Amino acid sequence: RATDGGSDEPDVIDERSDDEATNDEAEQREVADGGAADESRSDSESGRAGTSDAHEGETDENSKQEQLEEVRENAEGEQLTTDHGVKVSDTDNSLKASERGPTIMEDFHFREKMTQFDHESIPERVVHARGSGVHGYFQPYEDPDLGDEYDDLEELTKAKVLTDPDQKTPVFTRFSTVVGSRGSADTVRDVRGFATKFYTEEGNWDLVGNNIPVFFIQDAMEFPDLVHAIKPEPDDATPQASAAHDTFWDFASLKPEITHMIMWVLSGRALPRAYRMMQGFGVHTFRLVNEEGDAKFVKFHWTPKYDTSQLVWDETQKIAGKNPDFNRMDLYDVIEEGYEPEFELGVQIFDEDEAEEFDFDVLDPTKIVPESEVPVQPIGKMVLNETPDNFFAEVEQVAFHPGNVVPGIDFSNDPLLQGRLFSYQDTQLNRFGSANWDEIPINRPIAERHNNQRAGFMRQEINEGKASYKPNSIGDDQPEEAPEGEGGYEHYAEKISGEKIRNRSESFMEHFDQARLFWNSMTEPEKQNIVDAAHFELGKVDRMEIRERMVYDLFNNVDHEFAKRVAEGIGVEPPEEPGDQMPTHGREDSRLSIEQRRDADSIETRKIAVLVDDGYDSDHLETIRSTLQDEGARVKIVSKLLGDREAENGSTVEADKSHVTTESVLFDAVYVPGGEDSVDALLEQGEAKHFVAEMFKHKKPIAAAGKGTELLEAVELTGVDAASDREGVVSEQGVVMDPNGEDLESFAEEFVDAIAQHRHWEREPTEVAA
Ligand code: HDD
Repeated sequence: RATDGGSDEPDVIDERSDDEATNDEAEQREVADGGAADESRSDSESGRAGTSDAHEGETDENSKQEQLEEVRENAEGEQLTTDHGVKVSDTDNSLKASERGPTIMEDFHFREKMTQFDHESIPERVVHARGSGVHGYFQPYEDPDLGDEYDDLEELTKAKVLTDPDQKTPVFTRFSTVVGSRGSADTVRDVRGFATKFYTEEGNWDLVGNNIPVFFIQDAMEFPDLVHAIKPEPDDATPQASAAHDTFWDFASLKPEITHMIMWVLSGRALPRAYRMMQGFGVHTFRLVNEEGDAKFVKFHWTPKYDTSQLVWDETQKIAGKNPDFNRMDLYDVIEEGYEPEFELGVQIFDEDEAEEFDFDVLDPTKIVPESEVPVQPIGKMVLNETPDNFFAEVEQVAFHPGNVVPGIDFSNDPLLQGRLFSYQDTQLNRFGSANWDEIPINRPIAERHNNQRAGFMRQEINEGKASYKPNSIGDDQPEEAPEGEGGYEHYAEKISGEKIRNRSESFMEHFDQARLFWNSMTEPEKQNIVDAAHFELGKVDRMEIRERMVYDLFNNVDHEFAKRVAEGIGVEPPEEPGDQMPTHGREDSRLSIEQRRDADSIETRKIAVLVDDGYDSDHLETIRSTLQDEGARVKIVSKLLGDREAENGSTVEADKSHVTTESVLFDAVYVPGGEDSVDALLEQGEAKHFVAEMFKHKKPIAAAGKGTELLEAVELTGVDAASDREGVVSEQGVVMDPNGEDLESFAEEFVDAIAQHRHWEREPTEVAA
């Protein structure tokens, strides 16, 4: 795998061995054993083929891997051949007419090699081009708590994938940014796509959502305009992967319905720390349908096991240069190190009568159903545990379509969803050049399929028989349609009456109530982040009238103070009065705030840097390292140079990274152990001081023991008193110090607590010396 300077490679990647693959959950990595990365790879291979327990006609978590195994190719120990299986004796020199003569047409190997190369790219996705995908499985909970109204999920849906706790359904999940091209940086300010393909026994179900629960527009008709406005401008194709330019904000300022989404996009939601640390949402209202054909409305929510967490803006900008693959590599690395990112699937269930009572329209995708109105009930979990073998074949070629549903899951009339049902099939035709894109291994269902489609570019399946039409007598009229009530997809029989009309429903016309709810629900630092983001985004807009419209027509109708704060940073005259559509409510919902919904009780998978040089105190290093690893954190030794560092007592530790190959922005926390010579050396190193200062600026936890605290004193940590004046373990603003280095146990506990909080927003803004 290509790695850039600032990236982190997995500790160990063993060769895969099917014989070793195990399905035994008990053998899965125990995070508590800390350094178990070595044993982990075979665990994360548990999904490999050859281990399926499924009986005929059934699927289990391994079924998709088994199917993929049929097309996997491994060249180990083999000789080079052409595409047609002829052995190749020389792949470096083309066939020429004499030693220094021209190349000869006859050289079939040259022509084949070059033709394959010339054709090895396909159009990138028109949106969500940049993404990363992994395999896993979904399993419903045994006895989900559905509140007072329902006893079990079968009352609500006949979809087995959601209801059978004995069924582990294989999934492939692709996370993405929206605006940037395939090679753009991961950490840009953007919505993240969160698309999951469930390979169910009843056919493929694609839940194609985002990490933000609302959308920019209300009707699919507007989607091409939105995307044209936000993508690089058509004349000079700039800027890349950014909304911060005139055309996007011009569009936004003329579309008040965009306001709610803009609040989310300006917040930390658009800067996720990791794909495995963000929520996911189906966005639209869907329907669940039971055996009797009764339907309820449903909203789908994914909640990550590793708390929802964000980066800060300055950090994202630097990571984009230091490691543009930051989120991609994070996802792959943790899985290859043996961790299994999880997401809980939750549902909000309500019926049409309840929907009538809400003061917004549930078909309007710019609205959430607040959790205070309808709680999210967890019904199952998704476990991601297998990285792909071939990025192109799996991640690039996976093709989602919201129209892929299974019996028991149905659509609503949300006009954005209805338009999507056309667009995705259409876009796949453009990407693959054929309607047979469903035959590509990553897209193939596990469920059997039989129909009369037989042709088209790149047809793979060989269907037997003469009759490819219905009705027929030659082929006994097979395949048969499923008789009513026997598993065939039946669309919910919704009653519809009315006139054909091209308009926007009156019930879609209120745009600021929930935008204000979002603003009210933020902590003050989160509000400041939104204001700062608006200063950046609108600060990049050249045209004053666009900046003014955003302030007067949109933000001033959300919150007057907010509008004034934004105006002050972008040269716009602050509005004197609140906008005439501004709601006055003071409602809040803490679940909308990343910081308030945080559990902050785990540091599993957090990445901690330990700064050392020769002469470090090995007790300081080893005690804290093993506590952090026991808690599931990933600890890396960072030093000026690679190679072994020697402790005061003569023991050694190998540096995982040098200051040339890594940076503070790639870590969640930093620790400086004591040791006379080590700290004296660090005090001479600008990189070490910068590391700590930047960690402080980005509000990340910092710890130092013994003389290590002198490095902290050498960099000004605004508002944190020097350790030399203090006794015992001190912890404030996420800075943890044990100046005597004698109470390492409680020092470690305080450090773990500080890491679990992730960011320490109480810190004052600081400048970082270069
Ligand atoms: Fe979309 C891709 C999510 C509205 C048209 N969309 C795409 C992907 C995600 C979403 C996650 C990437 C799938 C992958 O990883 O391959 N899109 C959404 C959500 C929306 C939404 C949550 C609103 C609730 N999208 C939307 C509309 C349209 C599209 C209204 C058009 C009418 N989306 C597309 C597309 C893409 C796509 C052009 C590009 C690549 C693809 O479909 O396969 O058809």
